[in-house]
Amino acid sequence: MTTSTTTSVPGTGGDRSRPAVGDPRTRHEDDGLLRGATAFTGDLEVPGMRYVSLVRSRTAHGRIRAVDTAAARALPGVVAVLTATDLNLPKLAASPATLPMDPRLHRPLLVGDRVRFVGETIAVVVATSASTARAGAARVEVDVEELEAVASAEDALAPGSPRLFEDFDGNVCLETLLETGDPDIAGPVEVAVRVEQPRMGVMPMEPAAVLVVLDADGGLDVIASTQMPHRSRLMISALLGIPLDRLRVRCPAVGGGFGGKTPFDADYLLVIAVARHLGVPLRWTQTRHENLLTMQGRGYAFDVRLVAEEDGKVLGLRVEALGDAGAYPGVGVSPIHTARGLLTGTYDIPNLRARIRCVMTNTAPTGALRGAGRPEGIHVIERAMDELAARLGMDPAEVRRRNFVVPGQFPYTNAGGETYDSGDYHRALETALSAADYTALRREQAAQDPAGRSILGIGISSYVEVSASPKIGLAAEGARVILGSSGDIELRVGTSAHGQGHWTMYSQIASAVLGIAPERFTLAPADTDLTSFGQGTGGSRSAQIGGSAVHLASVHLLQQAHALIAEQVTCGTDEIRLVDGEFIAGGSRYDWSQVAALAEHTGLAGEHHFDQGAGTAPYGCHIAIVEIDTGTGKVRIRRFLAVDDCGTVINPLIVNGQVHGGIGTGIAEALFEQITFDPGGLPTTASLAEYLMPSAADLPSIAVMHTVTPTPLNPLGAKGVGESGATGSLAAVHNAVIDALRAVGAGQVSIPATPERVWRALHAREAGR
Ligand code: MCN
Repeated sequence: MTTSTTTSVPGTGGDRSRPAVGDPRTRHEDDGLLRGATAFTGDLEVPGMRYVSLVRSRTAHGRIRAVDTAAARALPGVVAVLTATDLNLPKLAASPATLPMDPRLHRPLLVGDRVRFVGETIAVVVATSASTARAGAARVEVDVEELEAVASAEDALAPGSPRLFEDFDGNVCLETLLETGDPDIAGPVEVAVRVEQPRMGVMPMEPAAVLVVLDADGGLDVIASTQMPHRSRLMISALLGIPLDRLRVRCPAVGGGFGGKTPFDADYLLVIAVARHLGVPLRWTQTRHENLLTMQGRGYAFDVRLVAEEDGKVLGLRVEALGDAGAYPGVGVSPIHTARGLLTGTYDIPNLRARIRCVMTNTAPTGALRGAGRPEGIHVIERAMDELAARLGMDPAEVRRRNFVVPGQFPYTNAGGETYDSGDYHRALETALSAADYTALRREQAAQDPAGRSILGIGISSYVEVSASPKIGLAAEGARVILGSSGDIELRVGTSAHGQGHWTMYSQIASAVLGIAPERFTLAPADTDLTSFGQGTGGSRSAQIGGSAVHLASVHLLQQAHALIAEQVTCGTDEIRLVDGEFIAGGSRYDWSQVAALAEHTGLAGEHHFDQGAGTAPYGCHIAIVEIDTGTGKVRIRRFLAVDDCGTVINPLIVNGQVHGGIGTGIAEALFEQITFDPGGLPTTASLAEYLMPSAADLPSIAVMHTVTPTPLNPLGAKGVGESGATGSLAAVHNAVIDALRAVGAGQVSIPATPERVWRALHAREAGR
């Protein structure tokens, strides 16, 4: 691949009247999705395929005495029932994105002796149909001697708490300390706030799924619902000892990932190992119940102290953070460290201490969830800024204004070690305030009857995040742009879309350079046989990193086309013009199919491997305006305004959809969703009857606005947007609820601010009167 760097801005592909980049095109992807014509892993079948159902622990902590598989084996249609003693399986180390973990804490793919959470896999049932496999799994009897369980991070820290690993001292699996500047700095004002982020389900529309097909020569073709096929392939190879050249991982359509499908989960690897062991193709699709049991994120708590001057200037920040990693520390210990890098948010706070401890509990291992550290960090600082404003009797917007990192400071490295490439936080705040008519809202709030049926709250969140971070290997990507004989183009990129509209977005980027209509591009499916390298999709990286690779590969293709034509008509390449997708050289004209004909024997493809070397920092300001029914405690969002800056917007329609979806996540987290366990570690939210997701009717209409601060770090000027909505909105909604309660003299609520919690806060105020 070429490695040249160019700083050219997106072209317009000649003189076409509608530049492709910036066009709010509807998505190519949607036709198949809306007609139900698009295939997902669970739709695929191969001859001789067998179906898998997994037997899971119903006990949070215990010693397995016996597993009786006789009844399951006797069921007609059951092909095999396997337990840990039947298979010699390796343990799963933490994923590549995770901090190094003590080998004693590695996770068994199939547990044989000691279960550590409800949902842990104990046996595999293989059958001729999915329903038979499930019926077989229900017949497996597991005899477990129960052990005392620990279900919360605080309890896991307590002296004398049950230990998850006998040969490991205590339950703390990771402890880190970051100190910058003068972390003990004192000031006249000090506010303390506790910020909790309970566990949430990741809840992709399509739960986990994998189909394993064996080649005649012993190779494996793994078709999976994953965000990262190349990383998954590396993981399978390393764990199961399969040479890379015998392994192919590919994705059909993927029905959402939201961070839950970033690396391969233990169950995927188990199914692959079993397919290999039995020598038959296997398909496993997770049920919603299993998904709720095992695909979870967050579970962090932060004790925060903010030190400031009387005029609101913040001097320092001290944070003690506790993360619940679940039974086996894995991906879930990573986001809390990403959060650390964003604890100072959009503010110039030079002095920081952040101590993070992650502990193990008898609950499902946690993973990533949309934002993966960014909503967490911003939630912390934005709650603290509101508390500071309240303490000083200052408007929350004013406290923010007095502390922002300002345009002259970029690139700005914050006290958490993250660098922000560019931004204008004042502009985002003022744009949002003015769109919300903030002064009028505050006037309305001041005039309201505190004993009335409805109370008003206004929440601000000035957020920044870091997308495409090289710290987790997301800042480089390759692309290949291949000219077909008809003048159509095939794009191959190492990213892996799962709902983001990459086909449309990449087509627009390449179209802008090549002058070919976006409809004439195809995007190859994510497939390790089609791309030699790729980091997949996560960390809001695809538009900026994959998009820049596509842009530069398109430039490379264009250069080759110029060279061919120049040779043909004997002119200089600078004498060739590209107008409306046609090359004009002297009196000759060539369209792309004629260029393809000129390259008939060699073919023509542009390639580029783009390494940004750093992340970019999208930012914005979200304002939530809520009304609380004081009779029921129900929070209604009256309006939500989002000003987001993701640099150059490639497709405004998709960007707005991404922002809407992200805000949906933030609202769900602030008001509705929470995974809970009883004190013995039994899940109490393992079905959609108990786990409350908001419906469309619960979500407000959202006004999305943009400011555009192109990043200097890539040729498109684009930053990420896939996690921005989630990052800004959580704190905005939480701050709005607390603002409403504070305005009437009531205390705080933690998230999710359910009607019961809000009602209790209001009621406590009344009781105290
Ligand atoms: N885009 C744009 N201009 C920009 C940035 C982005 O037009 N400057 C558009 C592009 O069309 C791109 C989309 O927005 O396809 C998202 O781009 P980007 O921010 O680069 O994010 P990724 O494509 O890398 O997607 C990852 C991100 C993450 S980390 C999560 S989690 C998430 C999200 O995307 N999960 C999603 N959005 C999701 N959307 C859907 N439908 N399903 C998920 O699982």
